[in-house]
Amino acid sequence: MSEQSILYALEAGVATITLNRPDRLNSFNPEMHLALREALARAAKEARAVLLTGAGRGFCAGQDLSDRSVAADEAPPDIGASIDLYYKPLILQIKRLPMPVVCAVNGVAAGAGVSVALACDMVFAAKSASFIQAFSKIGLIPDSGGTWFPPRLIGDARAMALALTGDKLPAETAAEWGLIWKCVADEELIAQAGAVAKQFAVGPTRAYARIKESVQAASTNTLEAQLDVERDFMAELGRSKDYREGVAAFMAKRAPNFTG
Ligand code: T3D
Repeated sequence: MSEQSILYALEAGVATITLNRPDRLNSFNPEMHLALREALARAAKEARAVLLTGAGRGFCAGQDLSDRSVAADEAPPDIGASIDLYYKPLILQIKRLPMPVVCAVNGVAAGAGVSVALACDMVFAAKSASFIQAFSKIGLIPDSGGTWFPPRLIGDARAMALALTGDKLPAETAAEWGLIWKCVADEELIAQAGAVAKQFAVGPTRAYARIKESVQAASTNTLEAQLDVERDFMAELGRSKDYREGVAAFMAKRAPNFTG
């Protein structure tokens, strides 16, 4: 894994992954894509929670546009191929991780940087952070789930206006609208998001995985189908050690020791 563009640290079951191209506001080049994918795969094997953040004053400014600048007489880049090769697998990899993924948006998130944050399970943002659907400013549409996540989280009217205008949405408003979980003071961001990730790392791992799967399934299921999903997962989890431990701890009025 490249130490330059992605930093990885495992502590107390939490894999902290930091996008690390601060001079380019952590925008994606192929190297950072591959390193991030590798870091997520490693976390899937050895962590019980993931914390994703960015180095420096930005979270992620989407695609590195210096890779996209071409003269009028040159062939345009094949950005459909780039989406197939890099962005689509990345978003699906984040969504499919079985453990909770907490995102700490430390500064501006723009373009695919917004989508990467929204693919995570719980998004904290610093008060000074913002979300910018920058795509229309350069003649593109929101990608990497940029037309999928926002309408579901904040409704069509707000999602459409953000996509059409490319206006900056301050973190506080993003939290008020329900685009993200919480906006916190800048100096509190890593402590608060990290504390939640640590809490997940000692939580009931299998239940978290099934919560993620069932909430994701609900976006396409009928109520009847979803009730069946819930029954099946409840039946499975009802046989788990963590459930036995959770009930025993509750009855004994002590903290549970979930082994995951
Ligand atoms: O191509 C494909 O593969 C398809 C996939 C596309 C996915 C996408 O994400 S498309 C959208 C790409 N992203 C953008 O359009 C956002 C571009 N950036 C900005 O609009 C602004 O930088 C921000 C609003 C995010 C922040 O503005 P500000 O004023 O706080 O910072 P700045 O001065 O613009 O940026 C600081 C530096 O980062 C600057 O470099 P410099 O002048 O100090 O040497 C700037 O050029 C660089 N930077 C910021 N974003 C990018 C970038 N360099 C390359 N690519 C970037 N996306």
